[in-house]
Amino acid sequence: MSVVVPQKRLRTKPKVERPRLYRVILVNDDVTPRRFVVTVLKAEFALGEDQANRVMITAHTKGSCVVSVYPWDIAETKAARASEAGAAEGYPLTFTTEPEE
Ligand code: TYC
Repeated sequence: MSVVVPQKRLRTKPKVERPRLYRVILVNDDVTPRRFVVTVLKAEFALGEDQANRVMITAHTKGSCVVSVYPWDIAETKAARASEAGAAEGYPLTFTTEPEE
């Protein structure tokens, strides 16, 4: 005679939470040349010329501008690399990150 062992019901729908997104923010300064800021935006964030110019001018006039949003590790890496690109040329170019609400 076979014995039927009750099985614990397996979850069919895995609970997957969407990763929290982080903004990368470009901060204005009085030193970094505009053209250099645009070059970094294009290289690190894959912005086109027009979009890079718009982001740079917005940061220049308003003090800061959101560049893009990413999962935490990508946002941190891109902000660090872009800031380092400025530091390598002696510029105080700064990118920060903050969580989206
Ligand atoms: N304000 C800089 C200048 O006049 C240009 C600049 C723009 C620097 C945006 C940083 O995030 C920045 N040369």
